[in-house]
Amino acid sequence: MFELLIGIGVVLVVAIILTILRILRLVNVARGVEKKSPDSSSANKVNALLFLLFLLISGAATTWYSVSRFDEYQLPIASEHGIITDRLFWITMIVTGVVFIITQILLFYFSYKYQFKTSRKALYYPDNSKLEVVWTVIPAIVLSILVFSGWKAWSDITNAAPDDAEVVEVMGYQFGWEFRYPGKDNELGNHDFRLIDPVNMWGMDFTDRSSFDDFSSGTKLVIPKGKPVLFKIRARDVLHSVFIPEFRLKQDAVPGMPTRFWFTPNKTTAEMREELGNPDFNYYIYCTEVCGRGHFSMRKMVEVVEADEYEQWYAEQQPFLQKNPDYLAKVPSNMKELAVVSAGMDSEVEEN
Ligand SMILES: [Cu+2]
Repeated sequence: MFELLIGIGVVLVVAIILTILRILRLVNVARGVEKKSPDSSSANKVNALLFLLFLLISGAATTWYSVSRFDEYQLPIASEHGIITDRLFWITMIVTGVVFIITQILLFYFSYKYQFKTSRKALYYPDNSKLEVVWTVIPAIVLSILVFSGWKAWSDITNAAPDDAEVVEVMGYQFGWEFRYPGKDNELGNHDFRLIDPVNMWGMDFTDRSSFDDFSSGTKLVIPKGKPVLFKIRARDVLHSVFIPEFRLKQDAVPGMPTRFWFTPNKTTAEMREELGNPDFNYYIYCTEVCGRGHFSMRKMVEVVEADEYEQWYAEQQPFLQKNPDYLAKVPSNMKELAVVSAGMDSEVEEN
């Protein structure tokens, strides 16, 4: 109620001020003051000059900043499609940038040049079909080309990955990332949200034989250089978004709707460190969806290694079942033997 009264009060005050201004103006008109030629108004000239000054100062400042800081906003590229993505970005930037600069110069310069003068009369120029066709058709063609090449690049990386791609499951949860590898059989086992518990974070389904040798990479994601890598992306709770800037990789992680993205890293972490002259450099996977209170902490290290180094690392990893033998109880009895072999638990069973 109090707010309503304040609101009405504000409206009344504004109305009173506007009425007073209107009355003053009418008084001036009655006195004949308003008839004075606007040509003599210095405010008009000052405004026109300010337009010109704004154009020159902001133009110079933007150019200086863009040129002097250019290297700082160009993140190094570390994937093959990243080169295509960046090229598309710069082509779009140049095409739209040139148009933007030309229109801004004309806009501000014309405001100055054609400032009001009583001696000048505006030209009545209702339409020009030829001109309209030109400025409709040319942008239509240019934009179609840009949109089409963008669509092509996007479908290349989200469509089916090459058969020899390394598959990694990337799962976002509040608040972190988990990576699951398919193990020796190269096939990720099924998962079911009803099977999720504090240890089996993925909800791995141990009635599926493909899951017996699946393993988690723990604290970091390891991928090989020069080989296609397919991310099978999912979310356990809310929307997250996979983001690795150097790979130009960005894809939403949607609960209940798996997404994917494949790419080929072309620089190892070591090579990148050398290129940047920064021995502490690391790739990180980030979340770019504001997904809750701990969103800021959704960061995990990504290590790119040479292909042979990767094979070696891969072979050394312990399947989930091997690390958590309790889960063997969830495997149907007729598949237990297979599970023991697939998970490399033979030796432990023998000991028992
Ligand atoms: Cu998130």
